[in-house]
Amino acid sequence: MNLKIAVQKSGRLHDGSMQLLKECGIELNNGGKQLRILSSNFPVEIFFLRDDDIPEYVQDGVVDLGIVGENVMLEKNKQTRLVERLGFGKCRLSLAVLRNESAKTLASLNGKRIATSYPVILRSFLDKNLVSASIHEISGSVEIAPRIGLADAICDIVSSGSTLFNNELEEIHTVLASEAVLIANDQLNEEQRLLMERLLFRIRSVKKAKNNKYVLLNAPNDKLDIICNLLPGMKSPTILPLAQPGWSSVHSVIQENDFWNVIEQLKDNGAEGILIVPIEKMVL
Ligand code: PRT
Ligand code: ZN
Repeated sequence: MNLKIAVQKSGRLHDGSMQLLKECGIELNNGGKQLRILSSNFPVEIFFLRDDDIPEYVQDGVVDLGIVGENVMLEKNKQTRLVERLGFGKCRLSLAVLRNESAKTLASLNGKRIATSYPVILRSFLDKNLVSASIHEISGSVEIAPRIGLADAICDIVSSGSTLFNNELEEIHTVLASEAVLIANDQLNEEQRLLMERLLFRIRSVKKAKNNKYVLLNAPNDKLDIICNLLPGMKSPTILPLAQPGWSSVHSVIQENDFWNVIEQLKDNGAEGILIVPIEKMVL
């Protein structure tokens, strides 16, 4: 039996999804424009679909798993389970108004018209925040709606913000922070569940490795305590004496998010020859 996984056929999540599967050691020979491919070394079948169709196919059991934006998962509102956030395809669904608009608060949207391709998410957000605005659903080019008088505001996906900027729009509120997510049919059988767990184990190892870096450095022995405190590592750092008296080599793992901060402090405390090495997989 194969685990069936839906991936976006083309578009912003296609490459990230294929890259993730590859990093999980799943070999897929995509010979062009096939709808469905099999892996040669893991029991999975990949189906290439439009992202909008993926939640429904997962719900109906046509496929077992799917990779979509959390925004699409929530908008389609099908019966699926969010299994894992995948760390790519990051964007946000935001409310924006014309830059020259004077009122830029949520409350100022009361009684206004908002254009969006995300009516379900927007309706629930407005209700929760007690804003009574009307929703004008359009499927594309949402960003031009305010300038042509079709709406007073928009609710659309933003990543760099340049589309908003080029259309004289200004973000006033984030409705949802989104990224690619793995969703699953909520009635997988035992065999499918076990295969999903094997895949998830690999995905988590890849994700952890991406968030961490391996550090090697030389430290004067009288500064070892301070330097080791800056480097918690997985257990504690590995310390090896160097040929040069009074110096040791320190090996550890640090997290990407406080990376520069830690490096600066290491240097300030006498560390030399600092090497930062990417980690390929991290199995804890
Ligand atoms: O053909 P198919 O239906 O499968 O694809 P699609 O055209 O519906 O989706 P696609 O490929 O555009 O996006 C797939 C998913 O990528 C979305 O559902 C989001 O989860 C995610 N994503 C990440 C984005 C963006 N970044 C993004 N920037 N989706 C859309 N955009 C749009 C945005 O709306 C804006 O108009 O790209 C434009 C540029 O954004 P800025 O802010 O960088 O200018
Ligand atoms: Zn789509």
